[in-house]
Amino acid sequence: MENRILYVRLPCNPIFPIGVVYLADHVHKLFPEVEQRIFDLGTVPPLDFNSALDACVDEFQPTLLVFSWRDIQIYAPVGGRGGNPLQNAFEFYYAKNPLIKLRGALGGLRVTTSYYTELWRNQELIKRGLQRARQYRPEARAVVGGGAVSVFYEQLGSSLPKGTIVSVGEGESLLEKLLRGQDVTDDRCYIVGETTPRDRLIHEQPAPIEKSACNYDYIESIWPAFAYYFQEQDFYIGVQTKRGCPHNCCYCIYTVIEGKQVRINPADEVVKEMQQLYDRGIRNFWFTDAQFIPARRFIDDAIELLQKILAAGMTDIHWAAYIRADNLTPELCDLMVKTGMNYFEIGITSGSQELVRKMRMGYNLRTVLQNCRDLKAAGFNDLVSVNYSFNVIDETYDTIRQTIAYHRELERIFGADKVEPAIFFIGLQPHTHLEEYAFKNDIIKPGYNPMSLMPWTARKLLWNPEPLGSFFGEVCLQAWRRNPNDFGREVMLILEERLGCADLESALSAPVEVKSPQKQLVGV
Ligand code: B12
Ligand code: SF4
Repeated sequence: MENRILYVRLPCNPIFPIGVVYLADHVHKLFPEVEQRIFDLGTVPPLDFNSALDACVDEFQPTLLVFSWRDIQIYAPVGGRGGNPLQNAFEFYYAKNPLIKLRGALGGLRVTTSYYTELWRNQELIKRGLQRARQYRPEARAVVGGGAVSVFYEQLGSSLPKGTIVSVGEGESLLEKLLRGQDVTDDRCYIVGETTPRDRLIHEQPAPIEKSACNYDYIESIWPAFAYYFQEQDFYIGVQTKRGCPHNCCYCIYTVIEGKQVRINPADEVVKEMQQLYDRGIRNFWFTDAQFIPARRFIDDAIELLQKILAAGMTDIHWAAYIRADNLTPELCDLMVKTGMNYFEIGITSGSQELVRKMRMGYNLRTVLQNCRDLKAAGFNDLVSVNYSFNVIDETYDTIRQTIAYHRELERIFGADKVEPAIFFIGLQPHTHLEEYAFKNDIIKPGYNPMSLMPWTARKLLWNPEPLGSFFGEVCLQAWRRNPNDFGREVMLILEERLGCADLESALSAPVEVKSPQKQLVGV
Protein backbone atom coordinates (compact mmCIF):
# COMPACT_ATOMS: atom_id res chain seq x y z
CA MET A 1 0.00 0.00 0.00
CA GLU A 2 1.29 3.46 -0.87
CA ASN A 3 2.03 5.70 2.13
CA ARG A 4 1.78 9.46 1.87
CA ILE A 5 2.46 11.31 5.11
CA LEU A 6 1.29 14.85 5.74
CA TYR A 7 2.73 16.51 8.86
CA VAL A 8 0.44 19.26 10.11
CA ARG A 9 1.91 21.45 12.82
CA LEU A 10 -1.17 22.86 14.52
CA PRO A 11 -1.39 26.65 15.02
CA CYS A 12 1.28 27.98 17.30
CA ASN A 13 3.46 31.03 17.73
CA PRO A 14 6.13 30.90 15.06
CA ILE A 15 8.60 28.59 16.79
CA PHE A 16 10.54 26.43 14.34
CA PRO A 17 8.67 23.09 14.20
CA ILE A 18 11.68 20.95 15.01
CA GLY A 19 9.53 18.01 16.16
CA VAL A 20 7.92 17.36 12.78
CA VAL A 21 11.17 18.11 10.97
CA TYR A 22 12.90 15.34 12.95
CA LEU A 23 10.04 12.91 12.43
CA ALA A 24 10.00 13.47 8.67
CA ASP A 25 13.78 13.11 8.53
CA HIS A 26 13.69 9.87 10.50
CA VAL A 27 10.98 8.38 8.29
CA HIS A 28 12.85 9.38 5.15
CA LYS A 29 16.04 7.70 6.33
CA LEU A 30 14.19 4.42 6.86
CA PHE A 31 11.64 4.61 4.06
CA PRO A 32 13.08 6.79 1.29
CA GLU A 33 10.24 5.81 -1.04
CA VAL A 34 7.51 7.27 1.20
CA GLU A 35 6.15 10.61 -0.02
CA GLN A 36 6.03 13.26 2.71
CA ARG A 37 4.93 16.87 3.09
CA ILE A 38 5.26 19.37 5.94
CA PHE A 39 2.54 21.95 6.49
CA ASP A 40 3.02 24.43 9.34
CA LEU A 41 -0.07 26.30 10.49
CA GLY A 42 2.26 28.45 12.64
CA THR A 43 3.07 30.34 9.44
CA VAL A 44 -0.54 30.77 8.27
CA PRO A 45 -2.84 33.68 9.33
CA PRO A 46 -5.74 32.42 11.50
CA LEU A 47 -8.46 33.34 9.02
CA ASP A 48 -6.84 31.05 6.46
CA PHE A 49 -6.36 27.96 8.65
CA ASN A 50 -9.27 26.00 7.17
CA SER A 51 -8.79 26.95 3.55
CA ALA A 52 -5.01 26.45 3.68
CA LEU A 53 -5.44 23.01 5.28
CA ASP A 54 -8.07 22.05 2.68
CA ALA A 55 -5.85 23.16 -0.17
CA CYS A 56 -2.90 21.21 1.20
CA VAL A 57 -4.91 18.01 1.71
CA ASP A 58 -6.52 18.31 -1.74
CA GLU A 59 -3.17 18.65 -3.37
CA PHE A 60 -1.21 16.08 -1.39
CA GLN A 61 -3.92 13.50 -0.66
CA PRO A 62 -2.28 11.93 2.37
CA THR A 63 -2.88 8.46 3.73
CA LEU A 64 -1.45 9.35 7.14
CA LEU A 65 -1.98 12.71 8.84
CA VAL A 66 0.54 13.44 11.57
CA PHE A 67 -0.80 16.30 13.69
CA SER A 68 1.74 17.94 15.94
CA TRP A 69 0.38 20.01 18.83
CA ARG A 70 3.00 22.01 20.70
CA ASP A 71 1.50 23.93 23.55
CA ILE A 72 -1.73 24.36 25.43
CA GLN A 73 -0.85 25.88 28.80
CA ILE A 74 -0.63 29.62 28.77
CA TYR A 75 0.05 30.79 32.33
CA ALA A 76 2.98 33.04 31.82
CA PRO A 77 4.10 36.38 33.19
CA VAL A 78 4.13 37.78 29.66
CA GLY A 79 1.46 38.67 27.13
CA GLY A 80 -0.12 35.47 25.92
CA ARG A 81 -2.25 35.00 22.86
CA GLY A 82 -5.38 36.32 24.58
CA GLY A 83 -3.73 38.92 26.89
CA ASN A 84 -1.64 38.49 30.01
CA PRO A 85 -3.18 35.41 31.63
CA LEU A 86 -1.31 35.66 34.92
CA GLN A 87 -2.28 39.30 35.41
CA ASN A 88 -5.94 38.66 34.62
CA ALA A 89 -6.11 35.70 36.94
CA PHE A 90 -4.43 37.59 39.78
CA GLU A 91 -6.60 40.66 39.34
CA PHE A 92 -9.68 38.47 39.47
CA TYR A 93 -8.56 36.42 42.47
CA TYR A 94 -6.79 38.99 44.62
CA ALA A 95 -7.73 42.58 43.74
CA LYS A 96 -9.53 44.48 46.51
CA ASN A 97 -10.69 47.29 44.22
CA PRO A 98 -13.93 46.04 42.59
CA LEU A 99 -13.09 47.78 39.31
CA ILE A 100 -9.74 46.00 39.04
CA LYS A 101 -11.44 42.75 40.00
CA LEU A 102 -13.95 43.33 37.24
CA ARG A 103 -11.17 44.11 34.79
CA GLY A 104 -9.50 40.85 35.85
CA ALA A 105 -12.76 38.98 35.39
CA LEU A 106 -13.27 40.41 31.91
CA GLY A 107 -9.66 39.84 30.94
CA GLY A 108 -9.85 36.33 32.38
CA LEU A 109 -12.99 35.70 30.38
CA ARG A 110 -11.17 36.81 27.25
CA VAL A 111 -8.22 34.53 28.00
CA THR A 112 -10.52 31.63 28.89
CA THR A 113 -12.56 32.12 25.75
CA SER A 114 -9.49 32.24 23.56
CA TYR A 115 -8.10 29.15 25.35
CA TYR A 116 -11.25 27.09 24.77
CA THR A 117 -11.61 28.45 21.24
CA GLU A 118 -8.07 27.33 20.44
CA LEU A 119 -8.66 23.89 21.91
CA TRP A 120 -11.87 23.49 19.97
CA ARG A 121 -10.32 24.92 16.79
CA ASN A 122 -7.38 22.50 16.87
CA GLN A 123 -9.68 19.54 17.40
CA GLU A 124 -11.83 20.74 14.49
CA LEU A 125 -8.74 21.10 12.30
CA ILE A 126 -7.84 17.49 13.05
CA LYS A 127 -11.36 16.29 12.17
CA ARG A 128 -11.52 18.46 9.09
CA GLY A 129 -8.15 17.35 7.74
CA LEU A 130 -8.96 13.69 8.29
CA GLN A 131 -12.42 13.88 6.70
CA ARG A 132 -11.06 15.68 3.69
CA ALA A 133 -8.21 13.21 3.26
CA ARG A 134 -10.74 10.36 3.34
CA GLN A 135 -12.48 11.80 0.28
CA TYR A 136 -9.37 10.81 -1.65
CA ARG A 137 -8.05 7.96 0.51
CA PRO A 138 -10.79 6.23 2.47
CA GLU A 139 -8.11 4.40 4.47
CA ALA A 140 -6.51 7.67 5.73
CA ARG A 141 -5.63 7.77 9.45
CA ALA A 142 -4.71 10.46 11.93
CA VAL A 143 -2.01 10.37 14.60
CA VAL A 144 -1.63 13.19 17.10
CA GLY A 145 1.40 13.95 19.24
CA GLY A 146 3.74 16.73 20.37
CA GLY A 147 4.46 18.49 23.67
CA ALA A 148 0.85 19.40 24.48
CA VAL A 149 -0.43 15.92 23.69
CA SER A 150 2.29 14.33 25.82
CA VAL A 151 1.15 16.36 28.82
CA PHE A 152 -2.62 16.05 28.29
CA TYR A 153 -2.94 12.75 26.41
CA GLU A 154 -5.53 11.38 28.81
CA GLN A 155 -7.87 14.34 28.40
CA LEU A 156 -7.47 15.03 24.68
CA GLY A 157 -8.59 11.63 23.42
CA SER A 158 -12.25 12.12 24.24
CA SER A 159 -12.68 14.89 21.67
CA LEU A 160 -10.79 13.34 18.76
CA PRO A 161 -12.23 11.20 15.95
CA LYS A 162 -12.55 7.49 16.62
CA GLY A 163 -9.49 5.61 15.41
CA THR A 164 -7.10 8.54 16.00
CA ILE A 165 -3.82 7.39 17.51
CA VAL A 166 -2.81 9.55 20.48
CA SER A 167 0.94 9.46 21.04
CA VAL A 168 3.03 10.30 24.10
CA GLY A 169 6.63 11.52 23.81
CA GLU A 170 8.88 10.86 20.86
CA GLY A 171 7.06 9.74 17.74
CA GLU A 172 9.85 8.10 15.74
CA SER A 173 9.26 4.49 16.74
CA LEU A 174 5.47 4.78 16.48
CA LEU A 175 5.62 6.11 12.91
CA GLU A 176 8.12 3.43 12.03
CA LYS A 177 5.76 0.70 13.25
CA LEU A 178 2.78 2.25 11.50
CA LEU A 179 4.66 2.28 8.23
CA ARG A 180 5.75 -1.30 8.67
CA GLY A 181 2.12 -2.23 9.37
CA GLN A 182 3.10 -3.52 12.81
CA ASP A 183 0.97 -3.60 15.91
CA VAL A 184 1.37 -0.36 17.88
CA THR A 185 -0.47 -1.28 21.05
CA ASP A 186 2.71 -1.69 23.07
CA ASP A 187 4.03 1.71 21.95
CA ARG A 188 3.49 4.86 24.05
CA CYS A 189 0.07 5.50 22.54
CA TYR A 190 -3.59 4.54 22.52
CA ILE A 191 -6.31 4.51 19.89
CA VAL A 192 -9.43 6.60 20.45
CA GLY A 193 -12.51 4.41 20.75
CA GLU A 194 -10.47 1.18 20.67
CA THR A 195 -8.00 1.21 23.52
CA THR A 196 -7.64 3.29 26.67
CA PRO A 197 -4.37 4.73 27.92
CA ARG A 198 -2.57 2.21 30.11
CA ASP A 199 -1.96 3.15 33.70
CA ARG A 200 1.42 4.95 33.92
CA LEU A 201 1.75 4.98 30.12
CA ILE A 202 3.68 8.25 30.31
CA HIS A 203 6.29 6.65 32.58
CA GLU A 204 7.22 4.04 29.99
CA GLN A 205 10.69 4.40 28.50
CA PRO A 206 11.12 5.97 25.07
CA ALA A 207 12.58 3.73 22.35
CA PRO A 208 16.37 4.05 22.15
CA ILE A 209 17.06 5.72 18.83
CA GLU A 210 20.41 7.10 17.81
CA LYS A 211 19.90 10.41 16.17
CA SER A 212 21.87 11.41 13.10
CA ALA A 213 22.12 14.84 11.46
CA CYS A 214 18.85 15.97 9.99
CA ASN A 215 18.99 16.13 6.20
CA TYR A 216 17.86 19.67 5.45
CA ASP A 217 18.12 19.30 1.67
CA TYR A 218 15.40 16.71 1.98
CA ILE A 219 13.35 18.77 4.49
CA GLU A 220 13.48 21.75 2.16
CA SER A 221 12.14 19.60 -0.66
CA ILE A 222 9.02 18.51 1.26
CA TRP A 223 8.19 21.80 2.96
CA PRO A 224 6.97 24.50 0.58
CA ALA A 225 7.06 27.22 3.29
CA PHE A 226 10.54 26.21 4.51
CA ALA A 227 11.97 29.68 3.83
CA TYR A 228 9.62 31.31 6.37
CA TYR A 229 11.94 30.79 9.35
CA PHE A 230 15.02 31.74 7.37
CA GLN A 231 13.94 35.19 6.24
CA GLU A 232 14.23 37.00 9.53
CA GLN A 233 17.36 36.98 11.58
CA ASP A 234 15.65 36.88 14.97
CA PHE A 235 14.41 33.27 14.92
CA TYR A 236 16.32 30.81 17.03
CA ILE A 237 16.25 27.56 15.08
CA GLY A 238 15.94 24.44 17.21
CA VAL A 239 18.68 21.82 17.35
CA GLN A 240 18.43 18.94 19.77
CA THR A 241 21.68 17.68 21.26
CA LYS A 242 20.30 15.13 23.69
CA ARG A 243 17.10 13.75 25.11
CA GLY A 244 16.10 13.02 28.69
CA CYS A 245 16.67 14.55 32.11
CA PRO A 246 17.77 12.54 35.16
CA HIS A 247 16.35 14.94 37.74
CA ASN A 248 13.21 14.81 39.76
CA CYS A 249 12.04 18.40 40.23
CA CYS A 250 8.68 18.15 41.89
CA TYR A 251 6.63 20.13 39.37
CA CYS A 252 8.31 19.03 36.16
CA ILE A 253 7.00 16.63 33.59
CA TYR A 254 9.89 16.84 31.08
CA THR A 255 11.76 14.24 33.00
CA VAL A 256 8.81 11.89 32.50
CA ILE A 257 8.06 12.72 28.87
CA GLU A 258 11.65 12.36 27.72
CA GLY A 259 12.59 9.83 30.39
CA LYS A 260 15.34 9.97 32.98
CA GLN A 261 17.91 8.30 30.82
CA VAL A 262 19.94 10.90 28.96
CA ARG A 263 20.65 9.98 25.36
CA ILE A 264 23.35 12.08 23.74
CA ASN A 265 23.18 12.79 20.03
CA PRO A 266 26.70 12.30 18.62
CA ALA A 267 28.50 15.66 18.52
CA ASP A 268 29.61 15.19 14.89
CA GLU A 269 26.02 14.68 13.83
CA VAL A 270 24.81 17.74 15.75
CA VAL A 271 27.53 19.82 14.11
CA LYS A 272 26.68 18.45 10.66
CA GLU A 273 23.08 19.44 11.23
CA MET A 274 24.01 22.92 12.41
CA GLN A 275 26.30 23.40 9.47
CA GLN A 276 23.49 22.83 7.01
CA LEU A 277 21.49 25.53 8.77
CA TYR A 278 24.56 27.76 8.97
CA ASP A 279 25.10 27.42 5.23
CA ARG A 280 21.52 28.59 4.76
CA GLY A 281 22.30 31.77 6.69
CA ILE A 282 21.13 30.74 10.18
CA ARG A 283 23.19 32.25 12.99
CA ASN A 284 20.85 31.78 15.98
CA PHE A 285 20.35 28.32 17.47
CA TRP A 286 18.28 27.09 20.39
CA PHE A 287 19.47 23.80 21.85
CA THR A 288 16.03 22.40 22.56
CA ASP A 289 17.16 19.88 25.19
CA ALA A 290 15.16 19.76 28.40
CA GLN A 291 18.55 20.70 29.90
CA PHE A 292 21.70 21.35 27.87
CA ILE A 293 23.93 20.02 30.68
CA PRO A 294 21.64 17.75 32.69
CA ALA A 295 24.31 16.58 35.18
CA ARG A 296 28.05 16.82 35.80
CA ARG A 297 28.69 13.59 33.98
CA PHE A 298 27.51 15.25 30.74
CA ILE A 299 29.95 18.16 30.97
CA ASP A 300 32.44 16.39 28.70
CA ASP A 301 29.76 15.87 26.07
CA ALA A 302 28.93 19.57 26.13
CA ILE A 303 32.63 20.43 25.86
CA GLU A 304 33.09 18.08 22.93
CA LEU A 305 30.14 19.59 21.11
CA LEU A 306 31.21 23.18 21.62
CA GLN A 307 34.78 22.42 20.58
CA LYS A 308 33.52 20.81 17.41
CA ILE A 309 31.30 23.79 16.66
CA LEU A 310 34.38 26.01 16.82
CA ALA A 311 36.48 23.59 14.82
CA ALA A 312 33.81 23.62 12.11
CA GLY A 313 34.35 27.35 11.72
CA MET A 314 30.95 28.45 13.03
CA THR A 315 32.50 31.30 14.98
CA ASP A 316 29.84 33.96 14.40
CA ILE A 317 26.80 32.17 15.78
CA HIS A 318 24.65 32.76 18.85
CA TRP A 319 22.95 30.12 20.87
CA ALA A 320 20.63 29.78 23.82
CA ALA A 321 19.40 26.95 26.01
CA TYR A 322 18.06 25.90 29.37
CA ILE A 323 21.20 25.54 31.50
CA ARG A 324 21.58 23.86 34.86
CA ALA A 325 24.27 26.23 36.04
CA ASP A 326 25.40 23.82 38.75
CA ASN A 327 27.08 21.77 36.01
CA LEU A 328 29.69 24.17 34.67
CA THR A 329 33.46 24.19 34.79
CA PRO A 330 35.77 27.09 33.91
CA GLU A 331 36.69 25.29 30.67
CA LEU A 332 33.05 24.86 29.71
CA CYS A 333 32.30 28.50 30.62
CA ASP A 334 35.09 29.62 28.37
CA LEU A 335 33.75 27.55 25.49
CA MET A 336 30.21 28.77 26.05
CA VAL A 337 31.35 32.33 25.65
CA LYS A 338 33.62 31.53 22.68
CA THR A 339 30.84 29.73 20.82
CA GLY A 340 28.44 32.63 21.24
CA MET A 341 25.98 31.69 23.98
CA ASN A 342 24.11 34.97 24.31
CA TYR A 343 21.13 33.99 26.42
CA PHE A 344 20.33 31.25 28.88
CA GLU A 345 17.63 30.38 31.31
CA ILE A 346 18.31 28.95 34.75
CA GLY A 347 15.30 27.52 36.46
CA ILE A 348 16.49 27.58 40.06
CA THR A 349 12.87 28.33 41.12
CA SER A 350 13.95 29.66 44.51
CA GLY A 351 17.04 31.26 45.98
CA SER A 352 16.60 29.35 49.20
CA GLN A 353 18.65 26.17 49.39
CA GLU A 354 16.16 24.76 51.85
CA LEU A 355 13.29 25.10 49.38
CA VAL A 356 15.37 23.94 46.44
CA ARG A 357 15.97 20.75 48.39
CA LYS A 358 12.33 20.38 49.33
CA MET A 359 11.34 20.70 45.70
CA ARG A 360 13.77 17.82 44.97
CA MET A 361 15.66 19.90 42.47
CA GLY A 362 19.11 18.57 43.27
CA TYR A 363 20.73 22.01 42.92
CA ASN A 364 23.51 23.32 45.08
CA LEU A 365 22.94 27.04 45.01
CA ARG A 366 26.45 27.81 46.22
CA THR A 367 27.87 25.94 43.23
CA VAL A 368 25.53 27.81 40.89
CA LEU A 369 26.91 31.14 42.16
CA GLN A 370 30.50 30.02 41.81
CA ASN A 371 29.85 28.82 38.27
CA CYS A 372 28.14 32.08 37.39
CA ARG A 373 31.26 33.91 38.57
CA ASP A 374 33.34 31.66 36.30
CA LEU A 375 31.03 32.42 33.41
CA LYS A 376 31.36 36.15 33.99
CA ALA A 377 35.14 35.79 34.30
CA ALA A 378 35.15 33.97 30.97
CA GLY A 379 33.62 37.09 29.41
CA PHE A 380 29.90 36.36 29.42
CA ASN A 381 28.20 39.72 29.16
CA ASP A 382 24.74 38.91 27.86
CA LEU A 383 21.30 38.21 29.28
CA VAL A 384 20.45 35.57 31.90
CA SER A 385 16.84 34.79 32.65
CA VAL A 386 16.42 33.40 36.16
CA ASN A 387 13.13 31.60 36.59
CA TYR A 388 11.60 31.94 40.03
CA SER A 389 8.38 30.28 41.02
CA PHE A 390 7.33 31.49 44.42
CA ASN A 391 5.17 29.62 46.87
CA VAL A 392 5.61 26.12 45.47
CA ILE A 393 5.98 24.41 48.82
CA ASP A 394 6.68 25.59 52.37
CA GLU A 395 7.53 29.15 51.32
CA THR A 396 7.88 31.55 54.28
CA TYR A 397 8.85 35.20 54.64
CA ASP A 398 12.33 33.96 55.54
CA THR A 399 12.72 31.94 52.35
CA ILE A 400 11.48 34.91 50.32
CA ARG A 401 14.17 37.08 51.93
CA GLN A 402 16.71 34.42 51.03
CA THR A 403 15.58 34.42 47.39
CA ILE A 404 16.05 38.18 47.32
CA ALA A 405 19.55 37.84 48.77
CA TYR A 406 20.37 35.24 46.15
CA HIS A 407 19.02 37.32 43.32
CA ARG A 408 20.96 40.38 44.44
CA GLU A 409 24.13 38.30 44.42
CA LEU A 410 23.41 37.19 40.85
CA GLU A 411 22.97 40.86 39.98
CA ARG A 412 26.31 41.66 41.57
CA ILE A 413 27.91 38.99 39.41
CA PHE A 414 26.34 39.71 36.03
CA GLY A 415 25.13 43.32 36.45
CA ALA A 416 21.55 44.19 37.45
CA ASP A 417 20.54 44.99 33.88
CA LYS A 418 21.72 41.57 32.69
CA VAL A 419 19.78 39.40 35.12
CA GLU A 420 16.12 39.17 34.31
CA PRO A 421 13.99 37.65 37.07
CA ALA A 422 11.19 35.76 35.31
CA ILE A 423 8.44 35.34 37.88
CA PHE A 424 6.38 32.28 37.09
CA PHE A 425 3.75 30.58 39.13
CA ILE A 426 3.74 26.87 38.50
CA GLY A 427 0.92 25.54 36.35
CA LEU A 428 0.21 22.22 38.01
CA GLN A 429 0.82 19.40 35.53
CA PRO A 430 -0.39 15.82 35.68
CA HIS A 431 2.02 12.97 36.54
CA THR A 432 4.28 15.17 38.67
CA HIS A 433 5.23 14.89 42.34
CA LEU A 434 3.48 18.17 42.95
CA GLU A 435 0.23 16.66 41.71
CA GLU A 436 0.67 13.81 44.21
CA TYR A 437 1.34 16.35 46.92
CA ALA A 438 -1.84 18.24 45.94
CA PHE A 439 -3.84 15.00 46.21
CA LYS A 440 -2.36 14.15 49.59
CA ASN A 441 -3.05 17.61 50.93
CA ASP A 442 -6.59 17.69 49.57
CA ILE A 443 -5.89 20.63 47.30
CA ILE A 444 -7.26 18.76 44.28
CA LYS A 445 -9.09 15.47 43.97
CA PRO A 446 -8.14 12.57 41.69
CA GLY A 447 -10.23 12.82 38.52
CA TYR A 448 -9.84 16.64 38.29
CA ASN A 449 -9.42 18.02 34.81
CA PRO A 450 -5.88 19.45 34.45
CA MET A 451 -6.92 21.24 31.28
CA SER A 452 -9.79 23.11 32.88
CA LEU A 453 -9.54 26.87 32.89
CA MET A 454 -12.73 27.36 34.84
CA PRO A 455 -11.98 29.90 37.61
CA TRP A 456 -12.53 27.47 40.51
CA THR A 457 -10.17 24.86 39.02
CA ALA A 458 -7.69 27.31 37.51
CA ARG A 459 -7.27 28.86 40.96
CA LYS A 460 -5.82 25.57 42.17
CA LEU A 461 -3.88 24.67 39.05
CA LEU A 462 -2.20 28.04 38.92
CA TRP A 463 -0.19 27.06 41.96
CA ASN A 464 -0.20 29.80 44.62
CA PRO A 465 -1.71 28.28 47.77
CA GLU A 466 -2.59 30.11 50.96
CA PRO A 467 -1.43 31.23 53.50
CA LEU A 468 0.96 33.19 51.26
CA GLY A 469 -1.18 33.13 48.10
CA SER A 470 -2.97 36.42 48.79
CA PHE A 471 0.29 38.09 49.79
CA PHE A 472 1.91 37.19 46.45
CA GLY A 473 -1.29 38.16 44.66
CA GLU A 474 -1.13 41.60 46.20
CA VAL A 475 2.60 42.03 45.48
CA CYS A 476 2.16 41.08 41.84
CA LEU A 477 -0.78 43.46 41.43
CA GLN A 478 1.29 46.25 42.88
CA ALA A 479 4.14 45.41 40.52
CA TRP A 480 1.87 45.57 37.46
CA ARG A 481 0.56 48.91 38.68
CA ARG A 482 3.97 50.37 39.39
CA ASN A 483 6.01 49.08 36.51
CA PRO A 484 4.18 46.79 34.09
CA ASN A 485 7.10 46.81 31.66
CA ASP A 486 9.59 45.43 34.13
CA PHE A 487 7.34 43.13 36.13
CA GLY A 488 9.96 40.70 37.43
CA ARG A 489 12.37 43.31 38.76
CA GLU A 490 9.49 45.25 40.30
CA VAL A 491 8.25 42.14 42.14
CA MET A 492 11.71 41.66 43.62
CA LEU A 493 11.88 45.30 44.63
CA ILE A 494 8.49 45.25 46.35
CA LEU A 495 9.30 42.04 48.17
CA GLU A 496 12.52 43.59 49.41
CA GLU A 497 10.75 46.79 50.47
CA ARG A 498 8.20 44.83 52.43
CA LEU A 499 10.28 42.02 53.88
CA GLY A 500 13.92 43.03 53.66
CA CYS A 501 16.78 40.86 52.48
CA ALA A 502 18.40 37.92 54.26
CA ASP A 503 22.11 37.49 54.44
CA LEU A 504 23.41 35.38 51.61
CA GLU A 505 24.84 32.69 53.84
CA SER A 506 21.41 31.81 55.22
CA ALA A 507 20.11 31.37 51.66
CA LEU A 508 22.90 28.95 50.84
CA SER A 509 22.58 26.63 53.78
CA ALA A 510 19.72 24.22 54.29
CA PRO A 511 19.36 23.08 57.89
CA VAL A 512 18.52 19.42 58.35
CA GLU A 513 14.89 19.25 59.15
CA VAL A 514 12.41 17.21 61.10
CA LYS A 515 9.79 15.67 58.83
CA SER A 516 6.20 16.71 59.21
CA PRO A 517 3.22 15.48 57.17
CA GLN A 518 3.30 18.78 55.25
CA LYS A 519 6.84 18.04 54.16
CA GLN A 520 6.53 14.68 52.55
CA LEU A 521 8.10 15.81 49.31
CA VAL A 522 11.42 16.11 51.02
CA GLY A 523 14.22 13.68 50.60
CA VAL A 524 12.45 10.91 48.72
C1 B12 B 1 12.86 24.14 24.19
C2 B12 B 1 11.48 24.47 24.69
C3 B12 B 1 11.06 25.80 24.59
C4 B12 B 1 11.90 26.89 23.94
C5 B12 B 1 11.78 26.74 22.41
C6 B12 B 1 12.95 27.34 21.67
C7 B12 B 1 12.94 27.05 20.19
N1 B12 B 1 13.33 28.03 19.41
O1 B12 B 1 12.65 25.98 19.73
C8 B12 B 1 11.24 28.19 24.52
C9 B12 B 1 11.98 28.65 25.76
C10 B12 B 1 11.14 29.38 23.56
C11 B12 B 1 9.87 27.66 24.94
C12 B12 B 1 8.81 28.47 25.18
C13 B12 B 1 7.55 28.05 25.60
N2 B12 B 1 7.18 26.78 25.90
CO1 B12 B 1 8.39 25.28 25.73
N3 B12 B 1 9.44 23.74 25.71
C14 B12 B 1 10.62 23.47 25.26
C15 B12 B 1 10.99 21.99 25.51
C16 B12 B 1 12.00 21.92 26.64
C17 B12 B 1 11.53 21.24 24.32
C18 B12 B 1 10.70 21.34 23.05
C19 B12 B 1 11.46 20.81 21.86
O2 B12 B 1 11.70 21.51 20.90
N4 B12 B 1 11.88 19.55 21.91
C20 B12 B 1 12.64 18.89 20.84
C21 B12 B 1 11.72 18.39 19.71
C22 B12 B 1 12.48 17.55 18.72
O3 B12 B 1 10.72 17.62 20.32
P1 B12 B 1 9.16 17.81 20.09
O4 B12 B 1 8.87 19.07 19.38
O5 B12 B 1 8.47 17.60 21.37
O6 B12 B 1 8.81 16.63 19.09
C23 B12 B 1 8.98 15.27 19.43
C24 B12 B 1 7.78 14.65 20.15
O7 B12 B 1 6.95 15.59 20.81
C25 B12 B 1 7.05 13.89 19.09
N5 B12 B 1 6.05 14.57 18.29
C26 B12 B 1 5.89 15.86 17.96
N6 B12 B 1 4.80 16.00 17.17
C27 B12 B 1 4.27 14.78 16.99
C28 B12 B 1 3.16 14.34 16.26
C29 B12 B 1 2.86 12.97 16.25
C30 B12 B 1 1.66 12.52 15.54
C31 B12 B 1 3.68 12.04 16.93
C32 B12 B 1 3.37 10.60 16.91
C33 B12 B 1 4.77 12.48 17.68
C34 B12 B 1 5.06 13.84 17.69
O8 B12 B 1 8.10 13.46 18.24
C35 B12 B 1 9.07 14.52 18.11
C36 B12 B 1 10.44 13.95 17.84
O9 B12 B 1 10.82 13.04 18.83
C37 B12 B 1 9.58 21.39 25.92
C38 B12 B 1 9.63 20.34 27.01
C39 B12 B 1 10.13 19.03 26.48
N7 B12 B 1 11.16 18.54 27.08
O10 B12 B 1 9.60 18.50 25.53
C40 B12 B 1 8.78 22.62 26.38
C41 B12 B 1 7.29 22.67 26.06
C42 B12 B 1 7.06 22.26 24.62
N8 B12 B 1 6.99 24.10 26.21
C43 B12 B 1 5.80 24.32 26.69
C44 B12 B 1 5.25 25.62 26.89
C45 B12 B 1 3.89 25.69 27.60
C46 B12 B 1 5.92 26.76 26.45
C47 B12 B 1 5.39 28.21 26.58
C48 B12 B 1 4.00 28.39 26.00
C49 B12 B 1 5.52 28.58 28.06
C50 B12 B 1 4.84 29.85 28.45
N9 B12 B 1 3.82 29.70 29.24
O11 B12 B 1 5.27 30.90 28.05
C51 B12 B 1 6.47 29.05 25.86
C52 B12 B 1 6.03 29.82 24.65
C53 B12 B 1 5.99 29.07 23.39
C54 B12 B 1 5.12 29.76 22.36
N10 B12 B 1 4.37 28.98 21.64
O12 B12 B 1 5.11 30.95 22.25
C55 B12 B 1 5.10 23.02 27.07
C56 B12 B 1 3.94 22.65 26.11
C57 B12 B 1 2.86 21.79 26.73
C58 B12 B 1 1.91 22.59 27.58
N11 B12 B 1 2.10 22.54 28.88
O13 B12 B 1 1.05 23.24 27.06
C59 B12 B 1 6.29 21.99 27.07
C60 B12 B 1 5.96 20.55 26.69
C61 B12 B 1 6.84 22.01 28.51
C62 B12 B 1 5.86 21.51 29.54
N12 B12 B 1 6.00 20.34 30.03
O14 B12 B 1 4.95 22.17 29.94
N13 B12 B 1 9.85 26.30 25.05
S1 SF4 C 1 16.25 19.83 35.73
FE1 SF4 C 1 14.73 20.95 34.52
S2 SF4 C 1 14.04 19.44 32.99
FE2 SF4 C 1 15.08 18.28 34.59
S3 SF4 C 1 13.46 17.61 36.02
FE3 SF4 C 1 14.28 19.58 36.78
S4 SF4 C 1 12.98 21.18 35.90
FE4 SF4 C 1 12.65 19.28 34.75
